[in-house]
Amino acid sequence: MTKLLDLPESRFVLPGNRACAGCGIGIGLRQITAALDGRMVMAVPACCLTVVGGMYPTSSVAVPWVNVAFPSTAAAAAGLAAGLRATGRSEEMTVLAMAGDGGTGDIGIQALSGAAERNDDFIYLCYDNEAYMNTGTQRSGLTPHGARTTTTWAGKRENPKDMPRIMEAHGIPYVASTSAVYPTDVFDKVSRARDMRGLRYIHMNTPCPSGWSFEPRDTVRIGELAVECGLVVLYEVVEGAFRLTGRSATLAKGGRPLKPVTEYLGTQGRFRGLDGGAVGEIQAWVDQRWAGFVARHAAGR
Ligand SMILES: Cc1ncc(C[n+]2csc(CCOP(=O)(O)OP(=O)(O)O)c2C)c(N)n1
Ligand code: SF4
Ligand SMILES: [Mg+2]
Repeated sequence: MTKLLDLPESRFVLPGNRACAGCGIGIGLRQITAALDGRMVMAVPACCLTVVGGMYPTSSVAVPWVNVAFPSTAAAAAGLAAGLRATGRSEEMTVLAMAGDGGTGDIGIQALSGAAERNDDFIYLCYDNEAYMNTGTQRSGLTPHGARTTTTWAGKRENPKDMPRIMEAHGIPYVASTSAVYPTDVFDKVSRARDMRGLRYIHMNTPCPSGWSFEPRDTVRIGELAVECGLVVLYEVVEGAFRLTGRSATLAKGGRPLKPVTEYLGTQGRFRGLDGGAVGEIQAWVDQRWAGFVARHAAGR
């Protein structure tokens, strides 16, 4: 595992962009572009990432980038990969499709599923800020249970879709779950994906101060708490072999109990007013999932 001080300096995400202060996207994007050493072409649909990218003719990201229609990210990436193959440049650069949770788990899922079934040759990275943030915080299929959005005034009642598991069910060579606030975990997973072929899927939790209602200075602390409480789990599945990574692996190894979810829920305005019943349901969901992950880690599959 790469050590923090060994991470290369980020050269591809330039100072200054139009994202909100404290946005998790920029933190993650630094490691993603560094792991690919800028030798990449991105396909990006409408989302907050396009705001980070900037408006033509200016950009804060120094890599080639194609803005594509909302549902078509994976189809566009498949086309870019085919173009590189046809021109004999597949080994020179990686195609990176990068989209939000709404653009991945809801509106883009059919193109993504098709690309996974064909095992098209690109990395698909979903940054998950857990709602449609760019249009003012509407609920997505990946919004967590209990979260208030502009379309779930009383808190969302359903559990979020488990996108990494959906992608794993396609039998693709690489699936990973990471968090933007763990730079070495992001760097290592993108580096591993870079050296593989076929459809590689990475899911990156990305704290959002504006949509989750917390102070910009708390982005890293809240991202870490999500892992400490088991709401976000760091893991990878390489050709069917499962392992926990980073902080999640340490927690499982020590057999330490996770922090209670109330510690995480209490840090954000979107969970304000949750009743004890809902909190109990969220805790039970986390406990059951965590036990499953620990068992898979022990079994290695
Ligand atoms: C076909 C289509 N429908 C709706 C929109 C409006 N739209 C633009 S960005 C966005 C939200 C995207 O949410 P997500 O994918 O989670 O990314 P985030 O904004 O949260 O980063 C929506 C609904 C659009 N651009 N195109
Ligand atoms: S709304 Fe959230 S994800 Fe979007 S730019 Fe602001 S902090 Fe980042
Ligand atoms: Mg989103």
